Amino acid sequence: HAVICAPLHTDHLPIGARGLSCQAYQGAAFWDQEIFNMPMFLHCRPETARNILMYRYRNLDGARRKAEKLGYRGAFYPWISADTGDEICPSYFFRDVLSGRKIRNHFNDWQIHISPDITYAVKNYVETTGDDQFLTDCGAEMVFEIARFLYSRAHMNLVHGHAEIIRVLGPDEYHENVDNNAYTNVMSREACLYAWEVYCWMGESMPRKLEELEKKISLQEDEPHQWRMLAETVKMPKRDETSSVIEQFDGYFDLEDITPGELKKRLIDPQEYWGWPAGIAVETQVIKQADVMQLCMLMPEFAGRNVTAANWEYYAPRTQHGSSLSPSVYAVTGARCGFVSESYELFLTSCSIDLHNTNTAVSGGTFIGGIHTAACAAAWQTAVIGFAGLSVLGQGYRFEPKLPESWTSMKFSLRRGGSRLRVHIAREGCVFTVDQDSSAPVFVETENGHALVCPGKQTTLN
Ligand code: IFM
Repeated sequence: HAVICAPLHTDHLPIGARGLSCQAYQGAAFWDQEIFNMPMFLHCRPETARNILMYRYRNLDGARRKAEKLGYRGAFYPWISADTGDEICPSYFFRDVLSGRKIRNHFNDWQIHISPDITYAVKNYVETTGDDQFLTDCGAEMVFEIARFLYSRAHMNLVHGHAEIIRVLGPDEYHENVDNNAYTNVMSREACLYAWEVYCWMGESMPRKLEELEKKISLQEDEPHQWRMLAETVKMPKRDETSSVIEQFDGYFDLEDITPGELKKRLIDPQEYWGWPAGIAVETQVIKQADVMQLCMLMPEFAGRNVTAANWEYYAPRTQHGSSLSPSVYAVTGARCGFVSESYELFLTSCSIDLHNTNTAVSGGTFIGGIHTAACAAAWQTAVIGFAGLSVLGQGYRFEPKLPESWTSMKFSLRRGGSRLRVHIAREGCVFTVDQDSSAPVFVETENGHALVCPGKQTTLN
């Protein structure tokens, strides 16, 4: 499913959050596309990863229109994106099943992390593939416009001297209208920093190309400095000094602390929507899906292993997993922290969602069933990034395997440039083979050593 839902053949179609399995979400893309679907393609079939990003580039005007309509500058990508890149997420998504009244959800105009998520994907793609041509022809324009948007969306707090990003929704969709969501602020900081770095790099290595782009998007001289300034001053999440737990948003720790199981007993109707503005989760610490843990997953360097473990232990029991995206995030981060049996359970939950039809098909009166394509792709992420412990190094890969108890070994292959690496991880060690027709050797590293594997050769690290 992760493959058949993807635009292998074209660069102007999105990956539907439900693929083409039904009318839910109209075949349109969410952040799922860059954060959940794309990594498998990036490492196995990079031209499809490029197609995914080209789709966003082709729809940049839609993101510009959305930003302008809401009074901002730059590119505010749609929460739900179809053929033009205009926002198709309706303002009224759910219904209050008790009163029958429509609920005004702000997924469309407050869930701003979609824009820095796209910068994250561009950066990952360029760093992994070395496709600078894509960056200079298309990526830079998106990245600059996204930084522009973020600058226009942030507020300066004159008393504390830092920038704030207020009135947002992070990945946890139950809590809307929150300030300084940890995920959103850190992703925004990274997006602005990257925009500044790309600007400086282009200025040094291809000034003419940069000049053309500056003209095309009417970039003013002070704007890149504004992006850097925002990156330097945006409020970073509060981290409890003793426990290392990161606060999901301003005031989250003050909310009622209760488990999802206990909270569920307060439902009057099983189909009630749990989230904003009046659902049972709103005044509590129960979250719909991974949020701080999503951050730990995407930015291991931000959290580090101990902080990731502390947050996993705090947030896992408070997460309801009301989104099919959520279990895999805990599975990957759990594997990293050595919580392998818990991760394996979550892996099974995540990859069998559509086999057992376990996710709620109707929420708040709205049908959201169908094939969950993000969870399908996340099965690959959990296996390869989680259990094989893949991370990308400048010229190769590092593996820190944590095989589930019931697995004796796992095999997969990765493609980088013109080379294909075949990986066989077993308890006794890792065997790496580079295909004969590969264009270059591949560097591999495990805790037992490293090697440069030449085309047609095999190396064992144990
Ligand atoms: O993008 C997700 C969101 O995070 C949770 N609700 C469903 C969307 C589509 O899968």
